[in-house]
Amino acid sequence: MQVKAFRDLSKSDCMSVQVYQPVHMCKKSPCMWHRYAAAITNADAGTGVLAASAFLGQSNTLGVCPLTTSRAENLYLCTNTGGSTADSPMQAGFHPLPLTAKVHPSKTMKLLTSFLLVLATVGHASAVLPPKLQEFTQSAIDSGLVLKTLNGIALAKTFSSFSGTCTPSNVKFRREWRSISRNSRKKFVEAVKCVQTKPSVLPPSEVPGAKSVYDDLVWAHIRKAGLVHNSGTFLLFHRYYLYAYEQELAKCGWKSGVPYWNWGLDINGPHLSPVFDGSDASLGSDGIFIPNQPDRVIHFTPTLSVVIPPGTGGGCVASGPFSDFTIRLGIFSNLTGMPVEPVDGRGDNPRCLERDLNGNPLRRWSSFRNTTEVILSHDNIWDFQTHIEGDPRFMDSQLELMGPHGGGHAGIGGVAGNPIISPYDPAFWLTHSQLDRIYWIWQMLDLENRSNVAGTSTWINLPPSPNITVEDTIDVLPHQPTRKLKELMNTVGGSPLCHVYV
Ligand SMILES: [Cu+2]
Repeated sequence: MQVKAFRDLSKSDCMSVQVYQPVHMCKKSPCMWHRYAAAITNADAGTGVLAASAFLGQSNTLGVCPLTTSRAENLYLCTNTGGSTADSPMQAGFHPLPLTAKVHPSKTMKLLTSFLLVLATVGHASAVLPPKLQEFTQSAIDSGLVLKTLNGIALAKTFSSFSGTCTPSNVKFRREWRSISRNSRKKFVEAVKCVQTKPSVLPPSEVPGAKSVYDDLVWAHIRKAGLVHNSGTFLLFHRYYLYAYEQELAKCGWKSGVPYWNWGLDINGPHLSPVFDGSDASLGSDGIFIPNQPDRVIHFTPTLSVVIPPGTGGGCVASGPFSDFTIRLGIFSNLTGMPVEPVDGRGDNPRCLERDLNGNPLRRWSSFRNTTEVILSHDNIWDFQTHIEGDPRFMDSQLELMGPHGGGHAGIGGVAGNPIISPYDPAFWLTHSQLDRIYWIWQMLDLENRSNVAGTSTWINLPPSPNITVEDTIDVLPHQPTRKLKELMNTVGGSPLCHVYV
């Protein structure tokens, strides 16, 4: 079989699905074999090529082989029935393996009408165990290269999991903020503002402070706060919650996925990040700097606490989008725990959006090392969820308390640092998109064994509640109906979810 140069491949070349096996060491440097790679080019716009290939590593060393480019977006790996062999996978040490599951040509052609899918995980991939942390070098972990590779693996594996109404041609792509054009970012901000101005559908007598659809969504979080944090529903509730937001954004013109904020890129200071630079293509600036703020001490138990030094802001968002945003619901005083329904915080208390951007918690809990470790160190849902959330019942060191999720919240600080009303900060959704991305990557490494739940349905099991099952339900009322947890397990399951991360 002949193959073309990666860089010369076009849509029309990619007619079949193929799995390659490396038989020689990669010739290009720096380079180590890895088991899978995936790449994507403008698939969202319907103009490019989505290529996802699976690799079986010859050695135990896993890493990234950049081949002809360091940009994953330009990495094409697929076979064709003719053409040049220059710079081919064969030359690079990949040999085609026979297919165990063929994609029917006519079906492939259908996919080509929207964008091209080259998929190679079927069959062989399922026999490959998820990679292990020790298979990667520390520098590859710390630079984010491994997380990027894992995202590629997850993407490759996702494409054998589509079902129901979710297909490769209608799946929503959730992208990192920086990989969205400035123009599109502005459109995203417009859509958020649209959600913030659409009238609430909640009865005013019930929730007087809810004026907009955005308030409604915040309310859905407030009333569930005591049930969906440090509990068995944490990951799936927030996945569904993000979906609900995505649907409202779509009605306001944003048809793509909710962007995500890759924390690891901003550990040196989120105030320097394009997410928060205060331009009209950002989510607004840091809060106005308030000098001499005390350290924030979060007491988890009488003997376990975390101390976070003040960030670079502290006051109301100073400039850019959302500097004029009024938040309303939920002033919670004398907070001793999470509210359980029925809850307070229904009143109208107009105030500004406060932020206190802070690299300290991002460095401690949400770095590339933290997120990569949480994915690769746990093989069951209980361990994974308690570590990603830093469940205080089980974490016995400051290193583990908070977890990547808590670090992401504390990295924004202010309103986003409040576990009950955090969705009021538009950055909440980006940090939770990143959380769901990590969850999705972890699941996709072994979806069959990672489609279950563990734990109970109350915050640190207070008050005590029974263990949950996938038959239990969650809702984002009034905007999204009650769903069984099992319906939310697969992000491309189609009922209702249909998103991937690129
Ligand atoms: Cu939450």
